[in-house]
Amino acid sequence: MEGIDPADVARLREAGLAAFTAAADADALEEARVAHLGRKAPLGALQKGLGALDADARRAAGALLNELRAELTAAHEDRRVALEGAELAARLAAERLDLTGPARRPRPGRPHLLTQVEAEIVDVFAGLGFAVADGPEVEAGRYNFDLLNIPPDHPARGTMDTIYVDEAADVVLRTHTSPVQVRTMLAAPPPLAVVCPGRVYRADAVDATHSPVFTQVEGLLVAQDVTMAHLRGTLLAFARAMFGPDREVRLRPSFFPFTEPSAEVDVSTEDGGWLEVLGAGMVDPAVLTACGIDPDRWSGFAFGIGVERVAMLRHGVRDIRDLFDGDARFLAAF
Ligand code: 2NL
Repeated sequence: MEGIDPADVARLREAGLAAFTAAADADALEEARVAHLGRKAPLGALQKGLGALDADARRAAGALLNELRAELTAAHEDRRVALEGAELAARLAAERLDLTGPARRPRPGRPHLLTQVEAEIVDVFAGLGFAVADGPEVEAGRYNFDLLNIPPDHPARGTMDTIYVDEAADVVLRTHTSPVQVRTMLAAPPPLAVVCPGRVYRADAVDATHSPVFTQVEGLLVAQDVTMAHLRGTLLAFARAMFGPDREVRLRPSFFPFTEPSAEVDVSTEDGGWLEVLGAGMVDPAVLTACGIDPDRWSGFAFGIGVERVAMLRHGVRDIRDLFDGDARFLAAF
């Protein structure tokens, strides 16, 4: 059989080079590769046919075809590199960021209104020399009730008022922060003055003025010869710091199991009225005794402030649920 016509080789070269040059993207280039360098391409068929040639003709034709394959492979590779470069350049152009554009203004967060008011209340008493203490929200009934002179049959202990974690084991969600003050008295001898801020829990249904979770700051001072006058002066300082320098306080007789005497404390308003703000009293001698303090040597006063109530009075919030819903439009006002 005769050799290969160099004109055929030249045609295959022109056709291959033209196809690679014309390929506009990776898919077209791959199509051209299959057509001109693939197993079923004319070049492949020619190379397969080499075996039928005489030795001399086979050598000459084989060299020619190898040369063509090398040339087309190099041209394909050049085009592949060129197309990849162009594709990357296009992506970089498309994903370009304008770093000179105006930045979006970040919206700064802030402590929740309740957190602010709690901190303000604590600050007032810290300024008067009170220490700050906290304790567990899951509490022993013994600390929450017994040591505070709350009798076993008192309604506050019922499941209508108290959320029990484990009734048999005497474990409750604390209904006030008083057990923190109990722990303080058990831990160290008087004189002492502490405020105890924190969350407390009651089995209450939700309405505009009730929440089963609310926030208290309770205070306790035990020293020698403490009188109701010290209590009144302390609460007057609190009222003026929180509500304004012209405020007065008024103590009305009340009852709590842990204080005797007990009082509801009102703060005067600018238009001559009174607002009930907190409860207070002289620590009942039975509480001092239960907490290891000799009531013949020591006396004390205590008070309990509802943080939600103070926040609502000060900021005109009419529904306690606004303090717990987490609506950013409400919260942003403070
Ligand atoms: C209220 C009333 C009050 C106390 C809390 C207290 C704590 C100890 C001993 C005696 Cl350890 N008392 N706490 C006293 C009187 C009133 O809270 O209506 N708060 C919103």
